[in-house]
Amino acid sequence: SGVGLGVGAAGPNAVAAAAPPRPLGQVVPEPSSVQPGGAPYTLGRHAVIDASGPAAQVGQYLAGLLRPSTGYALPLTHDARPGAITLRVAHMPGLGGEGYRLDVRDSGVLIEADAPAGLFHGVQTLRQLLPANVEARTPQAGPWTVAGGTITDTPRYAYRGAMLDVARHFFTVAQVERYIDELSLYKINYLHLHLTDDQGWRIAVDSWPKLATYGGSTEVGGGPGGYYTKAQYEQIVRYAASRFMTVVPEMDMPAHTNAALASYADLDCDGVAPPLYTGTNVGFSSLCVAKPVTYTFVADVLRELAALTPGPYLHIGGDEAHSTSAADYTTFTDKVQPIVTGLHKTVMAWNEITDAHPVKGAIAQYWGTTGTEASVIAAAKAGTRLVMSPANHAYMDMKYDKSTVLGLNWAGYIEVEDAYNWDPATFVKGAPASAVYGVEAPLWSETLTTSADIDYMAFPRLPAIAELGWSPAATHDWNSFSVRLAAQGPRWDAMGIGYYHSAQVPWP
Ligand code: TNX
Repeated sequence: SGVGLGVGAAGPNAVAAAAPPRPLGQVVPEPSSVQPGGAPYTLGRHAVIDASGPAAQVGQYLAGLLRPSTGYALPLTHDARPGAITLRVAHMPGLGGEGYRLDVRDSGVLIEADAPAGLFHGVQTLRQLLPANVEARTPQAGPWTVAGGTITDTPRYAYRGAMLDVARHFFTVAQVERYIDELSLYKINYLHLHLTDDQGWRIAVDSWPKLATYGGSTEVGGGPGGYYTKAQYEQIVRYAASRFMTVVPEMDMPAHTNAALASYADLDCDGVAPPLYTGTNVGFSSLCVAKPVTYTFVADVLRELAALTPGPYLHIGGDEAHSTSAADYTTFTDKVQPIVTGLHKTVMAWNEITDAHPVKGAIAQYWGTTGTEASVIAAAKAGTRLVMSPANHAYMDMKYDKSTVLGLNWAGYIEVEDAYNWDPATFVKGAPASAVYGVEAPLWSETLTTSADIDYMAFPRLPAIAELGWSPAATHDWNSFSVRLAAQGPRWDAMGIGYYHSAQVPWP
């Protein structure tokens, strides 16, 4: 230790006389505890990654991140050597299943966690503390220096989600995996896939094959659409799991079901299949609540979805059922929720479920804008958990301002500060803070067709929602956030993420 700037330049951890490393804690989401101090660490050409046993997988992931830009071999080892990055699963009281401790000294970096998920989050923090060009996929000039000190970090909420609407426009496995990688940088741990809607059915169902082959054959605007085979969907689930992210599949019903109704005439009350739909209206379709075949269909699809889902949640939609009477809506949700629990899964649904009878343990995803809906407040008081996605703050498909070409504006414009300045714990007035299970940033795709479109709408707002989900409420501060966010810009440039250059953010 004691190697200062420009001193002892011959050692493997010598610090070149370059710009000082970014301050410890200049990370999004803000860590819960940051204690800067001590000499910085510099990743050297001969460094190793000491990660074995339960830490090996995250070690490989870290090596994969660092090798292309550093050009270093970074072999995985089973022993700590001077200058190593060590990842270790150890009993860490108080850190929970996702927390970690990151210790940076000139002699090495140590990340410790109770579980591999914590190591993974710690690696994301370390990654952000390295210079932005570490993200490049070709060799770059270092030095790869990280400020000294200790970060101890645990999430505020257990559920930190992002939703991608693959129904309005279809996105390929590769496009979804790209988004998963982007989300993991911000410690998002749930990926909600909106798999079905009026414009398309995006998952193969063996018992009802036309859902995908016919119902998935178009999209908004009349393009070719598409669907995931079960093998492709399992690949997404596995890829997400490799980033410690759990997939939440959504089958939206009883409304938003034109693609299903078009595929099977039997599902329609009048027995007549409507044409496929490629517009962007909502609220015109409904499953036939009175027909027994409706519940055979729902049970078949949910059974096949559950079999593809290692995670605990099945999302049953339930939003905007404007063509279903209130009585039918309640009848329907009373019948469908037990199908989910019978599959040993937990019900998730949009907050309209609170107008009916959410089953014990259900999670309502709040997408209102006022936080005053009496049914949501009453349900939260009665034990229904809330995932917070208020449309006027958390909807990544809203335009930033009136000049934004992509997106919608029914919930208003959402600048970066609007995405950040709200509190998940208090947004629904009168709901107990303990009812709030987490946050989610939905990205609806009526106007989005490419990964570039996804990137532009999600960045830089997604990191704002991610910070609300991870960082302690006490750290909430726009000035601090905007500075830490600004430092992400060069990283996104290096990653090929085209983002909205908001005038609110002091980009370097
Ligand atoms: C409302 S939010 C919807 C979606 C649309 C979205 C567009 C929700 C539960 N339903 O069907 O895609 O607005 O912002």
